Amino acid sequence: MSRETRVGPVERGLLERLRQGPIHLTLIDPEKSTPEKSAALARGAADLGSAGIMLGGSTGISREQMDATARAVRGAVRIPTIVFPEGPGSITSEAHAIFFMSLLNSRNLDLVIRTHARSSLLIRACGLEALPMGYVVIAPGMRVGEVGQVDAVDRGDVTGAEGYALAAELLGMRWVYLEAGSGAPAPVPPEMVRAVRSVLSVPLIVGGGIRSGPEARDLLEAGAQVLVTGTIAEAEGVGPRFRAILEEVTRARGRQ
Ligand code: 1GP
Repeated sequence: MSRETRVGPVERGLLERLRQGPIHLTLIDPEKSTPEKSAALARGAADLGSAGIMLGGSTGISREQMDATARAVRGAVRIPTIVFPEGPGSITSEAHAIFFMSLLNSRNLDLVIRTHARSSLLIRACGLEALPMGYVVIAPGMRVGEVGQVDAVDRGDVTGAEGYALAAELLGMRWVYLEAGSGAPAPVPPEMVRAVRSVLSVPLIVGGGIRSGPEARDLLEAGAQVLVTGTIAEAEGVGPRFRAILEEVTRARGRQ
C-alpha cells in the first residue's frame, strides 16, 4: 500500500485547508458539558471558521460520554470531529478520526507506545481514521504535564523542542503538536514555534494558554499552522476573545 492511500479523508481535508493558510481547531471536553451544549458550541465555532472539533481533555472520560458527545457534535457540524484521546476509553466509532498521538517526552512508556499497542486493533475495528502525531509538552505543561509524567521541555530550550519535533517527523508522524498545557498562563513561546517550524515539513500544531487575538497573531507569525483553543470557548462560549482568535487565523489565511 502506498503512503498516499493511508491518508484518510479527514487528514486530506485538513491538509487541503492548510494549503490556503493556517487553521484553528476547537477543543471540547465531553466531561465538562452536556452533548447538546457541546454540539451548540461546535456549531458556533464552525460558523466562525474553526476547521475541526477535537474531543478530549479530561482524564477519565467515560466511553458513554465520549460516544454521546461525538454523536451530537458530528450531527451538528460539517467539519470533522477528531478524538484527542487521554486513553483507550476515549475511542469512539462516533467520531470521524483520532489523533493517534505519542506523548514523546513522557517518562511513562504507556503514553509513548504501550497504550497504542493495546488500542490500535480497536481503532482499526471502529473504522476511525488515525492521524499520527508527535505530542510534545512544553513547560509549564499544566495537568497534562503532571498526569503524563512528562519531562517538560523548558521554555527556553528551543533546541530541545526542535529535536523532539524533528524526531517525530523522521519517525513518520505526520503532525507535531507543541502543547503548553490547557490553561497555561502563556502559550508556547513564539520564538520556539519559529525555530521548530524551520526544521519541520509536517504541519505544526500549537496549543495551551491561547486566550487573545495578539497571542494568536504572534504564534501565527512565528509559523504555527494549526492553533488549538479549549478553555476560552469553554469559559466564555464563542464570545469576543474566541472571535478575536479566529479573526487572526482568517487574517493570516488572507495573507497567504
Ligand atoms: C489543551 O492545548 C489545548 O490540550 C488547549 O489549551 O485550554 O489553554 O486553550 P487551552
